[in-house]
Amino acid sequence: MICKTAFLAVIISSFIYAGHPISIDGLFEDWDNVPLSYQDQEGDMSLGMVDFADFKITYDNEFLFIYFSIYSNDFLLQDNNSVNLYIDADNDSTTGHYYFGLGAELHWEFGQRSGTHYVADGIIPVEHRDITFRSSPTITSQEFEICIARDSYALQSEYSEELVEGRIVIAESPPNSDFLPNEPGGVPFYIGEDLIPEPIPISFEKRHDDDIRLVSHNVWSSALINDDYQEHFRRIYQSLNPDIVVLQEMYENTNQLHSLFNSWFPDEQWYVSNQFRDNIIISKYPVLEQNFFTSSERTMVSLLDTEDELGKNLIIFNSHLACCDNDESRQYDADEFVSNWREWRNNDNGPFTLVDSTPFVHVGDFNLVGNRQQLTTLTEGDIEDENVFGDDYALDWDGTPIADLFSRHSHKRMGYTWRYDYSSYSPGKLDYILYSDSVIDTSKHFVLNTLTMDSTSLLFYGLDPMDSYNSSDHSPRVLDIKIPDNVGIGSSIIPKSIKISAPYPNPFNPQTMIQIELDQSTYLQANVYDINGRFVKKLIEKDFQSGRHEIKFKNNGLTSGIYFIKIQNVEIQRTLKVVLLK
Ligand SMILES: [Ca+2]
Ligand SMILES: [Ca+2]
Ligand SMILES: [Ca+2]
Ligand SMILES: [Ca+2]
Repeated sequence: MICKTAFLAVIISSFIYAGHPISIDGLFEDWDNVPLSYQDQEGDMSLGMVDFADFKITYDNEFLFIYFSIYSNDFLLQDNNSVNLYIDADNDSTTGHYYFGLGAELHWEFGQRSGTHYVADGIIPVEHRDITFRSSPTITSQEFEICIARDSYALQSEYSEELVEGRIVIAESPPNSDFLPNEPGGVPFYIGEDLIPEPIPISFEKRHDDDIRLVSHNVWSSALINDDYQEHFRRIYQSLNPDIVVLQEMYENTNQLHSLFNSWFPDEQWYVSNQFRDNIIISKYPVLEQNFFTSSERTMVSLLDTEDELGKNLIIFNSHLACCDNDESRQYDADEFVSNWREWRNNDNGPFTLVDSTPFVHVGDFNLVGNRQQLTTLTEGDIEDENVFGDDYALDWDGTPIADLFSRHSHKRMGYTWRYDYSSYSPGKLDYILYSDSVIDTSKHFVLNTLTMDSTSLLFYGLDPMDSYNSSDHSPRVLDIKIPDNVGIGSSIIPKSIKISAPYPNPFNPQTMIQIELDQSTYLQANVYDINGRFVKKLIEKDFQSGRHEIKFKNNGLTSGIYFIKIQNVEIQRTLKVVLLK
């Protein structure tokens, strides 16, 4: 009976464990289609801090992906915890380090940011760069997504050079804490031969010529005006062709920046703001107003003359908040930001005259590597220290929170904006773009990481593979602000939406149809996959005009069964289940 159950479990598991296109970006919708690998019970952590809940495992062509959520309070994955990951990479409990019923080739300690690879004759220390360890989010959370390169040496044993099947345990040490799974032996996983589609590259060209392109970039101790690094920056900015460049960690005087941008873009007129601590803004639009915004001087504010382009001027907040474990300082700055904005709005007490409904963005290196509350304050206006800073205040003009833009790398399903391979910290999201989404619509947006670009794209944009990594530990974040068709005071722009109907008929034979409704033109791709996640056929891949469209899926010699239609562009991804019944 035991044998039979075990056999059945293997069959079901190998059936379920198809790969998935996961983005390590701190958004978790991409896990919706991944079946649960294990569900741990609530309250079984005894003396521990972390109470594990849901657990999922999947893969793409490059990575093994792990998802977990917790019932307990949010915590920081990269620090101040004793959560361990054990991966038996050859599904053999007699190889590697024996732990709770499995033989782990890799033991990774999240809070220590290091690991150990167990081989027959000893141990090898493992750093994040050795296994391409990535995780998200970089702030405290109750759910996490993690990846490790499938071809890492730490996921090999003397009997298995390729990761095909294995087992995973996560547990908080010391004992008495929560183990996932509860039973010895780990949660099994299997890696199939299915190929996961590569991400659709985000081209650098603007979607609409009149979009306003803003680039936010921490330039690493003024490297922008250092001769040794300058060519990297020239290639980066010429490839991105920005209208506004918002700089942090730029401690040198602004005259040099002006001539630099004039030499790089000789046909353009550039305006450079004053230097506020290490924050500077370079713009094709005149700088009408500028000042410090907070007492730490870590946030500046400026008003750019975008009246002709945007129908209104544009406020830019540029922040470089305190780094590292300085949660307190960042929270103070976030609280004061909300308080100052409230006073400006309510009592006209601010750095310059504020016109109602002026679009604004708040960008920069926020250094958010600790408590999530700092982000909550900066987006929702939830002040932590109300005794000092007064009442909470909704930041957007329509009384709602402002939006936090999640972007991925132009050529990879990754969202990190900071990376320094010789730090003990693995890459993280430190750079933010927040914006008043009641009056601003976004167009294209991405993170530039030249290391993740293919050689054809690098050549096309005149970039060197090391440009982003060698110029700064931060990647440029790119936001195109879409020019609305009609902007007036109090008017709000409906966010871009794609409505996708349920397939009809379903079940179907010989064909089923999906209706899509677009409120603006967009590029869309739709592919069909079988139950094992294997690519079956391409339905469409083209630019669609705004309006209604139909996507048809015809049964051309396919067998009866479940199929998935995946509709996606760079911003959305929907998967629809259909049943072919002959
Ligand atoms: Ca994700
Ligand atoms: Ca638990
Ligand atoms: Ca093993
Ligand atoms: Ca448990």
